[in-house]
Amino acid sequence: MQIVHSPLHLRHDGGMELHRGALVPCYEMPARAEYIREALVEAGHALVVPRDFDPEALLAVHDADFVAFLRTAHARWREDGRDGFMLPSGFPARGLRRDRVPSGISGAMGYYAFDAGTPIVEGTWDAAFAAAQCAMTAAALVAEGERSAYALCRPPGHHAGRSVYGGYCFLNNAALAAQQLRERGFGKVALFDVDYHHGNGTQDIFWERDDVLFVSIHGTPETEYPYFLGYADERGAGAGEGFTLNLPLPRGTGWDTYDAALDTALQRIADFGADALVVSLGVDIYEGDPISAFKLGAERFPQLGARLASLGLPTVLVQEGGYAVREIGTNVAGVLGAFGACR
Ligand code: OKP
Ligand code: ZN
Repeated sequence: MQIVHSPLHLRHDGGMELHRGALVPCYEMPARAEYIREALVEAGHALVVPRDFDPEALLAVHDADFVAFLRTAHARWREDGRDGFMLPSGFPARGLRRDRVPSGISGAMGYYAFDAGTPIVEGTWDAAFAAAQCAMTAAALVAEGERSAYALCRPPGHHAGRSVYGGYCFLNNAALAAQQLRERGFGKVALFDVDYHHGNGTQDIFWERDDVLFVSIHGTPETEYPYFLGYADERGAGAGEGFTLNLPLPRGTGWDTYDAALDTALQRIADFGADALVVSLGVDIYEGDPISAFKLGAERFPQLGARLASLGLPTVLVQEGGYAVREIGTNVAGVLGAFGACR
């Protein structure tokens, strides 16, 4: 399988996040992508560099003011006399105004962010845009005839909505891949998010659309991040009603329950009549993940890869989370190896 990857991901580094009441170095670190790349090259996959997409391509899933904010945020921060990583400390919650963006960088940051765990550093835009290009390139490869392609994206993307960032995500790589597939001739695209955390950004982007089905298995937002989206009663709206399917599972879920949810998810994708598939591939469903709580051993990743392949669809796999850094490469390679072997 072709692996689309850019070394520019290294530019997004050095931030801290507010985690359980303390500032700690981000779990989402450059070593993650380095270990994945090494494991995939070792397994014999071919590395390719992303194509140079026009930034205009982002505007199919993100608002222009949001993209401009991300592109210029750190420069504005430095113009304000500050340096280092940026974290917001105030948000437009209930009773506060959301109809205007404050002109100062601190207020603007709170306006566009939804958590204090997603620092912006000087190189964040370069890395996030490169990740988006990786995802769009993988989609282009599949549209041009590859049966599958994998985008080694970092930073991840599924928490980024039309005009909101958070959860280590800035641009929604998987949504951009799905949009490219639509524009390149696939009539119906299924986006299946297997990351431990609900892909609130992806759900937001496709909420009112019936041409992209969003299906997600994740830790229940009752106790798990991102807390405020991902419940089973969220089903889409307008033309998109019935085209969002959330399958939240409790902390501690093991393979049997997970596999039954997979049955439901794959059946919905088959019933939809998808012409192509995008997988938001988070491997934080692993039992050793430091910020997640499913109980899936490393041997489950090849099983997951085989089950995804059983749909028999042209497929773009997009890297999302996974924070057990030592094992992350093996787990991703497990999915991709079994996926390739099954078709
Ligand atoms: C990203 B992905 C926030 C602490 C919570 C965020 C987890 C983001 C997971 N202050 N951590 O879905 O793997
Ligand atoms: Zn996750």
